[in-house]
Amino acid sequence: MILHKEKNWWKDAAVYQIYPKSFYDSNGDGYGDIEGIRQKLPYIKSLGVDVIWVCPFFKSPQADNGYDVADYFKVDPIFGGDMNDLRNLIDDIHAMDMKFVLDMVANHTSDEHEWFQKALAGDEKYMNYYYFRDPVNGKAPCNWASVFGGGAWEYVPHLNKYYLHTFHKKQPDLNWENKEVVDEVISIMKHWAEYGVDGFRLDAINYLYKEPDFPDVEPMPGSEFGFGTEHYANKPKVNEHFNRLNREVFSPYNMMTVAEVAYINGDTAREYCGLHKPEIDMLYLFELLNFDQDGYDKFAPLPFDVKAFKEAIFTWQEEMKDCGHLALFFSNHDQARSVSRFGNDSDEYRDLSAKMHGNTMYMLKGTPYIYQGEELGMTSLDYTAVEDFHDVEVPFMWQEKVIEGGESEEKWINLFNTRSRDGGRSPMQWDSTANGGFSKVTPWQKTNGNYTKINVALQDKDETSPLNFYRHLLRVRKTLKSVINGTVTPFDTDSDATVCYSRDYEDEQVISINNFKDYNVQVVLPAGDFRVLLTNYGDVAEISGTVTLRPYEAITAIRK
Ligand code: TEU
Repeated sequence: MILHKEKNWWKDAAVYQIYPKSFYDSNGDGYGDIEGIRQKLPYIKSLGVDVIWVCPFFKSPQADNGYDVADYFKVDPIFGGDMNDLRNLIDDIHAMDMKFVLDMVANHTSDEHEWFQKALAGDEKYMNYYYFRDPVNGKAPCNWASVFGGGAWEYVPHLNKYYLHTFHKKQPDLNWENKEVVDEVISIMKHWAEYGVDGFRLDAINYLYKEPDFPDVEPMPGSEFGFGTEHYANKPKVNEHFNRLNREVFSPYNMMTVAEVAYINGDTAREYCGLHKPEIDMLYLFELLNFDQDGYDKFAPLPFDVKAFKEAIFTWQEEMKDCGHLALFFSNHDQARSVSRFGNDSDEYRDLSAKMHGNTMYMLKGTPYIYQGEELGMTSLDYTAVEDFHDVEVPFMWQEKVIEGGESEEKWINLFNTRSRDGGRSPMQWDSTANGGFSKVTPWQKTNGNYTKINVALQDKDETSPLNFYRHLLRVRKTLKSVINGTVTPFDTDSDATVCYSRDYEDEQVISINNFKDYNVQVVLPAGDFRVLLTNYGDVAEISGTVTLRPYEAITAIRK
């Protein structure tokens, strides 16, 4: 057993999230790969992050871009396929004094995983690894919807049974009520802990327990299916599983654990990650970014409402104030790009609003998670054809809305560009050469056409770029005990333009003030004179009293 980590080493860390398929293609096959990440480690280190979370790279048919794992012990050929590459990557990360977090997908496997293949062959032991059920009145056991569209049960004619897939039909849910399944997952986790992985990001982990009677639910309008999440999200048994995983893996190896959770409230969050709950270190809450859409329907956008955003972030800061950590994020591989969604991606304001987003989110209490390209202000997509998109959700929506529903193609291409998960998955923009320097050949997903003006090479040498602002921000953050440990007190709360808060710890007070609009607004500061630590306009040194914030202006300042 390797016990090489200090307790709670992650408390003041910042994380960089990598979507490996789109990060850097080192071997010229159009896909990003493990060796590509290794080659870019100096860049990642230069950001000032401490932890690298890499989305799944295991062997997979890629029905859900690797979140459908066919073999938990092998690197997929598209990511280089070589275990030595992974060894070298993790060794180099450690040599550079950073940590490595593995994305552990354990709510489901791929249908091409050996266990599921054996189940399909009728092996009862393995059928019991999943949820196989007899038809009820000739139909699926219940009308739960799959996250990606359609129903959550797939019929297997030769077995005359259905199996459950809360995600894609190529992602059958594992049956965590079967102790053998939990034993298998634990042995996979132990393998990677021994290998030297420093933490786990636990994918869709709040869905581990499903109510065994599979009750029907209210269908969504115009559909026979409905989201049955009240019957399978955040059930108390999830915590029992966390408890065992913690005892057998997380604690003995002193790992950082971050649970991706949705459909959650404060009470449940504290159950997972409260003061006296060592099981899970931090929560990655989908709730933080859902405020600009109708419920969980990302394709039903609502106009961006700064007050709704404040309500989401400050409610969660309050809910978790005395206990576990929150992951702080503005984008990820499941979200459209934040600068277009919550800021302004015009040439005039893009850089300012990208920096302002960092200043808003990463001075809060919690752990910053920077998603690749966010530090550059990468934008929404500019694709023109449905074939340019790759995410599993797109064909479902296209079929339902355009082909069957007769809605306009233009409307849906635009929605996919601005709202779909593909939005966060276009290749990283490294320089102004072909394909943004991501690959020497045509990439698996098109590069955004704006790579000649938004890329690492340009921003690296520009002191005023978003990239250099993020670098500075992460370094400043580390030096501020109030930002790591202090309380969070919002001010200017009635404004529908600004997000302002104060961080206080002992005698230190730091304020973060941010204008989300393209016009000037005035903000009354807390008492005292403040020295500016971060400014996205670059021309303010001190502030006090009433301040006029220019369009998308952002300042972090410390009381003198
Ligand atoms: O996401 C879980 C999850 O809840 C999302 O799928 C969410 O519902 C969806 O993005 C809304 O559009 C995780 C991963 O982050 C995601 O990439 C995977 O597809 C999913 O799990 C299945 O493994």
